[in-house]
Amino acid sequence: DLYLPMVINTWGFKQANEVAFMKLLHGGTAIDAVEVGCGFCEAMQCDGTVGYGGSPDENGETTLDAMIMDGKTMNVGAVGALRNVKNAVAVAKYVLKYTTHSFLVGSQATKFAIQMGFREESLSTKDSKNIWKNWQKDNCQPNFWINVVPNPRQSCGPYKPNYINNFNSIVNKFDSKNHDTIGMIAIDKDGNIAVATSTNGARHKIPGRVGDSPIIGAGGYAENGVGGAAATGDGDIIMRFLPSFKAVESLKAGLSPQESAEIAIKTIIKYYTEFVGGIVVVSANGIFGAACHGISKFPFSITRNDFPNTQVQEVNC
Ligand code: SD4
Repeated sequence: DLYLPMVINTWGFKQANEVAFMKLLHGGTAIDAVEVGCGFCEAMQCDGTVGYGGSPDENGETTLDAMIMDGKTMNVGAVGALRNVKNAVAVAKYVLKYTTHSFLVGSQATKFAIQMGFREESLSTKDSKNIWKNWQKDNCQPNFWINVVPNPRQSCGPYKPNYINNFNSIVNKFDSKNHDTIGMIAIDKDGNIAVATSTNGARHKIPGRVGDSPIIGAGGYAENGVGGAAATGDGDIIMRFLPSFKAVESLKAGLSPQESAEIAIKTIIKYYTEFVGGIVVVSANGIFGAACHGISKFPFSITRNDFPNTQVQEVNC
């Protein structure tokens, strides 16, 4: 195929795309490529917002969400709110490869990872501790819950029970400089499609919160012969619409990648006019599209057989 192999990711994670493309050039599968690409960002703390040391929750802890999907077999592995293990996408890969399950969460996902040989270590850093301390100073409203629930929890957060209505910080949170997710799609020369995502989620979330990234069809989706998609942005909203699944289904129905991306975002905007996020979509032959909302431009990284030097392109929102 003219355009294959290819790799695309949300935002300008250029090096991660290069690493993944290299993997494909050296005979790696699409699954291998997205695993090393997203793993690279976890290790490098891409933009300080993927991997350990970012997005501390209300208690100051960083937890990770990751997913990997094989469009050849439709096998999936995912972890949500993974604690104390850095290479979340690799743990997701172990769920895919060595279990019949699809999704493990929390401390028990950590336990699984340790049994599989992963190292247990704190995901906090000086930076994440500072982010948390500053936020506590500015936002602590310990009495907020008193009139809301029978047993008020001590909360410092913007995450009020009906926070959609009074949650203003999320609007400023996801932009082209400050975001928390890599979503990557790779297609190898044999046409195998894989997608992976990795994120430390949303800042100051309620402990236990899982975003869209590890949810199949929300953060990502892939099916051989059809295409793949990966979404980024306000995950609490994204997961209500399964935009990645919708985009791949739109490809299947004959729409172009660009049309499929736009339809997936449009449906969200119909209900959430303030939504902030974006999606990249690629068809099985390597043609790609992207759409976004709530920011001015959405950059994405793309490497393809016909332009093996990674480009960061952007789409207007
Ligand atoms: C989340 N979707 O957990 C992630 C955040 C993100 O760009 O994508 N930021 O809500």
